[in-house]
Order: sequence, then structure tokens, then C-alpha cells
Amino acid sequence: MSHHNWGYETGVNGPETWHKGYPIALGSKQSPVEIQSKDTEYDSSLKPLEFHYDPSTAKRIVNNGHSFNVEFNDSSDKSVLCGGPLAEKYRLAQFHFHWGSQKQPNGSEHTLNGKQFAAELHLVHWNTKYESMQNAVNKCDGLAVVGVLIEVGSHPMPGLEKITNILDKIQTKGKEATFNDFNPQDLLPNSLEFYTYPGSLTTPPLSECVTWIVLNKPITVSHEQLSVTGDGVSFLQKWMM
Ligand code: B30
Ligand code: ZN
Repeated sequence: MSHHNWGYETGVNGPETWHKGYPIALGSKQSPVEIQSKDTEYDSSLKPLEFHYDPSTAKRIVNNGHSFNVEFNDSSDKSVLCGGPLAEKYRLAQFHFHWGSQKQPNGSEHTLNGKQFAAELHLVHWNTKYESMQNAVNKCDGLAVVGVLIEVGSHPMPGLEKITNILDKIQTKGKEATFNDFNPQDLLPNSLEFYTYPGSLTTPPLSECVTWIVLNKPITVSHEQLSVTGDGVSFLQKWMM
């Protein structure tokens, strides 16, 4: 099964079928997970997260057929994440979102205390000791992904406008557009408290290479940012079709 053959349609190509092409889908460190705060414990050895992002490393935005990636120049240590549970520096490679559909409007991957959120942002970083993302995905401490839960509220999030404004340029799989001068820190909530656990990529190849860092507070975006009025189809959903 090539990566083109997986999807989210239950009974057809949904996550319950992914193990046929990717046996690690049945592994013990698979993501996402359901986070129950009462089942977590406070770890006083964890340090604060440090985001050191340089807006000039933002490069382009690409439609890959299942989401879009905002890609960064990761040939130097200009945009890195450290602190929290991380022993090393991790370079920002890309970020992307997971969102819902008309049938299933809530599309976050992690749930918090039983709640699924409207969408989820993933900031994907790789451990600089492994020289490349490709090497890092084969190591248990290879990647650090920051997950940010997204809910719909009454105010737009200014940081998201630059992204929603460019999606009309990448409406179909394989399309890309230049995307410069962007600081993904503009997409973070005020609180940087987090849950952390060892897990996996949430899509094929599902490698168990990720230190997950899920922020405990969501960001709020407007209905308009996630939707277009008129046909009731979400802007992001509409873009996916
Ligand atoms: S996630 O953050 O756990 N959702 C990858 C990175 C992060 C996550 C999931 C997967 C990843 O690097 N996958 C392999 C690369 N992909 C390209 C891509 O970036 O999105 C290969 C592919 O499927 O063909 Cu799609
Ligand atoms: Zn993701």
C-alpha cells in the first residue's frame, strides 16, 4: 500500500485498515491518544518550552492531498524548539493542520478530557543530532511535534489570516505557493503549559519517533476562519475536495 492508499473513510481506507500497509499501526506507542488530565502527573523536572523561531525561515505552502504543509528552511538552527521534555535542539521543518468534515465537524486528533476539538495544529521538528528529518523518523527521539488544539469562538486569530488568505492558490494536490516571513509563534496560545508523551506520526508511515507536546490550552479561531458562509462548507473542507 502506497501512502496514497490511506485515508479516513471507515471501512474503506480508514485508520482501522492502516496496519495492512503499515504494521506499526498496531504498535504500542501510536498516536493520537485521549488525554485525561486526571490520569496525567505533574513532572517538576520538565522545563519551560522555548520556541526560537525566525520568520525568515518560512519557505512555501504545499497541498499534499490530505492536508497542506507550511515548509521551513531547516538547513540551519534558525528556527528551533528546545526545553520542555527535550534534551536536544529540534529544528522546525513544517507545520500543518488536521480538521473535520461536514459529517464529522470536529477534527482534532488528540482529545482532552473526552472533548474533541474543531481542529489541531502540528508543528513538526526534528532532532538536530540526526542531521535530517529522514534520519530522525527512524529514531525514538527523532521528532518533537507540538500539538495545538483549535476551537471556534467569536474572534478571529490574526496569525491564521495569512494562511487562510493563501489557500485559494493551492486548491488541488501538488499545488504550492511561496510563503515567506511568517512566525508560527503567532499561532500559539498565551499559556505554554503542556502534556507530553512518547508517540508516533499520526499518518503513515506512523513511525514511533515522536515526543508529543500537546499544549493544554486551545487557540480560538473564528467560524469564518474555518468556514465560508453560503454553502455551509468549511473553507478548509471545501479546499480539501
Ligand atoms: S504528524 O504531525 O504526526 N501528523 C509526517 C510528519 C508529521 C506527522 C505525520 C507525518 C511525515 O513526515 N510523513 C511523511 C512525509 N509525508 C509527506 C508529508 O509531509 O505529508 C509523506 C507522505 O504522506 O507521503 Cu503526507
Ligand atoms: Zn499532524
